[in-house]
Amino acid sequence: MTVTDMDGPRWSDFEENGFVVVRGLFSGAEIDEMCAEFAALHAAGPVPGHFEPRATGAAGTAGPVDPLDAHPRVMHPHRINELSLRRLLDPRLRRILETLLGEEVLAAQSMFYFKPPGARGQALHQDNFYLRVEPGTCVAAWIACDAIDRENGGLEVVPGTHRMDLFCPEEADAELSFVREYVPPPPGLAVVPVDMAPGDVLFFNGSLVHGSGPNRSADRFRRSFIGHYVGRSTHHIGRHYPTLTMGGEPVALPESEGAGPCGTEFAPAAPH
Ligand SMILES: O=C(O)CCC(=O)C(=O)O
Repeated sequence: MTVTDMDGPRWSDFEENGFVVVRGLFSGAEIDEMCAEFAALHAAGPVPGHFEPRATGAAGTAGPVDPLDAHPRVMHPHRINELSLRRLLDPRLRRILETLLGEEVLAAQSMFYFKPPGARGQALHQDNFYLRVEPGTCVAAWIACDAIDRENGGLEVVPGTHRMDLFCPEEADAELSFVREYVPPPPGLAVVPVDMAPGDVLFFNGSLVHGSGPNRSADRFRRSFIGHYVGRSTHHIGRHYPTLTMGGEPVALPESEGAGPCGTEFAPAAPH
């Protein structure tokens, strides 16, 4: 299994293990531009339905501070931000995705995670539990925007699960995960850490169990821009995921049953 592939990506890893890392696909300047764009979006304040920070200690209370109150993830930024749309539809991602899927791809969603110091992670899960792509599954392109390691809550994956059906999730530990669903690693399968540098991209199968722990660093954000894609042969997808061609044209696909937004968040802590 190649997690640190000095000789370039081994595309066969995607088939064998459910993921492959492409090092340095985006330049430092491109990642800096992306981070500056999301810092500006954050500074400009809420965008209903996309970016909804919460006032910490609302109503004059002094509850525990959740770093995700001020820095929640941004949902579908490509619908409100030109640079995010360009990144989602980037021709370099398209070439790789089409190599991995063996067909034309459609873009289904984007997200940006700030994951500030102290933030909880997202418990192990499968993306296709939410997107409900039929037939087959979706694929993620997870772009590292910071140095990403175990300390700041880097992603981990469970190779082998990409060949399995969707699991019925258990309830996650709300101290560790901001999302409710948790899929325990199946017996005998290992959880593999994926450390990354800014500009590296992790491509992974939508059935692959993956997730992340809390950001335990004192002062390091763990930012990432994430795109989800499906093959052109997809018949159905969840209603939260209107698809676009990689040229940006909308494609109306029939809705599948059972889909939801990407991870059901725990309700904010009640004020004390
Ligand atoms: O970035 C994370 O911590 C989780 C992201 C994730 O699960 C996803 O992209 O599907």
